[in-house]
Amino acid sequence: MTKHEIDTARLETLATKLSALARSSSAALLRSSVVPSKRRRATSPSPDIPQLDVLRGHLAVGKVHGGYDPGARPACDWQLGEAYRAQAIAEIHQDAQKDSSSRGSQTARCLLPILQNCKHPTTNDKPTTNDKGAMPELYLLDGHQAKTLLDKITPDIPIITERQQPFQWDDPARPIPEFFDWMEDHDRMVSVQIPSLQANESSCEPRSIRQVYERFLSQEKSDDPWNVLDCSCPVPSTLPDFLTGRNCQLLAQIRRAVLDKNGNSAGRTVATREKWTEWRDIERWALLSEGGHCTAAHMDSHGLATWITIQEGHFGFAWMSRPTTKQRQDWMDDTEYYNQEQKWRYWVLKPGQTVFFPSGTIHSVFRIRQTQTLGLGGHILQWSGLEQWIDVVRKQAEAPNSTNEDMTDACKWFPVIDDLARKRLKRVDALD
Ligand SMILES: O=C(O)CCC(=O)C(=O)O
Ligand SMILES: [Fe+2]
Repeated sequence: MTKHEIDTARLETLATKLSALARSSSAALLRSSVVPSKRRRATSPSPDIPQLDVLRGHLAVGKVHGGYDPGARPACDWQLGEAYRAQAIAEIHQDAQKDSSSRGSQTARCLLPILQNCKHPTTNDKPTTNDKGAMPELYLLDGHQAKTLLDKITPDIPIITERQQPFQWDDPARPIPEFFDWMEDHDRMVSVQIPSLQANESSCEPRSIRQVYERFLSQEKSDDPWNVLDCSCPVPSTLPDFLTGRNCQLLAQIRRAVLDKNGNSAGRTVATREKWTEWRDIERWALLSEGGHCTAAHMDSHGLATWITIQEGHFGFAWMSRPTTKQRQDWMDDTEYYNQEQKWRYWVLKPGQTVFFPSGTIHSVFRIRQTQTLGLGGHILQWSGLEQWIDVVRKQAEAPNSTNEDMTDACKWFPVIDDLARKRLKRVDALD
């Protein structure tokens, strides 16, 4: 038996104990906090063939207004969703026919059947009479509900919230220019995903922030839209309030433990600038994209859970809902594999809305050509999600193509988490 296997087995035992503790208080919570809303919503009319003018009208009104509000709750806007999806399908259909060896066209070919077949999710909000007994596929929650839920459990479906970001833009209608002001040093380089690059080569090329700035500010539409994925987030206080509970701080604790050279210091962390930057960029980042850029189905690497808050533009988010073990395995063996049994669902995020999705969520992002988008996001890990996390990391290490990043160092956090978990259990035992 290797050292790695011993660590894994012990960590699993610790994780099982920890989640048993969390579960004992979570069943009642789920009943009380995520009850289906009694409010009935009007049924959406059947979707029309898209007309950009119709969609424009929806986009103009489809915004979430106002600053931080823990009681704000997202509402379904399926007319906007259907118009956006139909527009995206029409555009992606064209992209799929372009130069077949480019990454953009490959992404379009993978995304097309997913978008053509994806449906509105069943939410905790739907009238119970129509879909009695149906398991929700998406939680629509206000900030209080989301925080209460995530302080105790790790859901197996995404959550949408709104108005959860403390940071506010001077001009909420157009944050992108202000985002560049916050970036300060425009000589720095970022890596930019460009759809016309060949699929068998790197998907990114380096560009200076100045080049990106000039391109975005010119607002010209491009049929080769750039996506700046690995951009550090220059603005403060972006962590959505519902993710500030203790159960959601495992990744921050791993960071502290990794950066703490003495191993037992509760004082200020001293670490090299590079190490700090690496960690800061895992926990907070920005997604800046021209309209029309799409990202094929993947899982976020290292089993991390993710949140993304939309700042500007609309952002189509599709995910495979509650895959069976076989569906997940088939997809991991071939990430371009699609069949009708996969239950793909989608939500079009408006500015001001946040999506949170747990470890291992298979997801895709689609954007229509009309507008640029800016999202601010980050990764977290939950104490209550340790068992799922171990399982996802193990599977990702076996199928490295399934994630958006290199997974060769996949198990690097196991010993640190093992130590943190043992300390936590020791403290809980001492309280009993
Ligand atoms: O913004 C995008 O296109 C992709 C976002 C995403 O899923 C990721 O960065 O992992
Ligand atoms: Fe992702």
